[in-house]
Amino acid sequence: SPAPQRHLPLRYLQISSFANSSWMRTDGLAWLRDLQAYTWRNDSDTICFLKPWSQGTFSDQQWKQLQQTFQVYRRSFTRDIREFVKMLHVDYPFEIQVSAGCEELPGNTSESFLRVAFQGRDVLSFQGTSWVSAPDAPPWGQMACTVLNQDQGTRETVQWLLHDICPRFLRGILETGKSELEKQVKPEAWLSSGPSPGPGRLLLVCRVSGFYPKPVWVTWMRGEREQSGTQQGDIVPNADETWYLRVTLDVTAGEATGLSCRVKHSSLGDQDIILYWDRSHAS
Ligand code: ELM
Repeated sequence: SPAPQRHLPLRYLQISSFANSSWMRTDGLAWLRDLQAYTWRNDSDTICFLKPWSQGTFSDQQWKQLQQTFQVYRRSFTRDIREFVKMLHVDYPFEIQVSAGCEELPGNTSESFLRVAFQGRDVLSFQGTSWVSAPDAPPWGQMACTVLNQDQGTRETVQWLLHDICPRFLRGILETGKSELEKQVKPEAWLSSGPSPGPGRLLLVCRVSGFYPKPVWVTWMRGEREQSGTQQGDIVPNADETWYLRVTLDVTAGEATGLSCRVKHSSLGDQDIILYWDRSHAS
């Protein structure tokens, strides 16, 4: 049966595009597990809430202060990068990605992270109390860390955000967003045939859509026997915060009868969906 998701990470993702010495933009978004709860577009001064529970248990006053910290950060980040580019002779255009967040672990502990990537590759991260360059970072990664580590005030603020604010904020959202995070949405499933894999062969396709949360188990069976040739696609998102999966089996035309597609999902309890293949499915 599907593996349960134990962890509920809060993740901030930032994409900063620097086209040349005058054009740049920074967009940010944040997710609670697979639900986007915040957006922070380049042209907006403020972080936008996408969910009724986005503010967690923070007061308006606490949120206002936090937002001010982020506003200072975004302005400073842009100015920093422009200075680094001059100092380290980095060429335009380039993209910087920042990811940061935290997650509760068993035993009332939590884990936080902050990583920075340049052109899609890790360059540095914040570890404990200081900036550390990634193992295969360009040589200027080390130089950037040395410069960043001289700013004691920022190191303290980053520690505070990562190890104090983030876990506290996350605990609040887990309370206010509880019902949505624990929502159970049942899948629909249907069968069809895909493009024929060859003469006398059939591609049986089982599509499962609309389920939440993500863990799901789908396989082709003959009676109680799982068919080892079952090919799982990726679990891909629908537009409505549910998931979709396509699972196929390549068989000879004669083997198709008696096969079934079986779906297990937490929303179904013990009532697995079982769909039997019959000739009406072969188009
Ligand atoms: C403190 O991201 O340097 C809050 C920081 O100016 C919060 C961060 C967490 C956000 C080079 C070239 C090309 C490509 C890549 C590179 C590598 C360099 C990449 C650098 C990215 C940062 N650095 C990593 C921090 C950027 C801003 C800071 C700093 C800014 C303002 O700091 C001044 C003083 O220097 C400081 O001592 C203190 O007095 C502060 C008070 O306001 O003012 N620091 C901050 O804004 C994500 C968190 C998600 C949970």
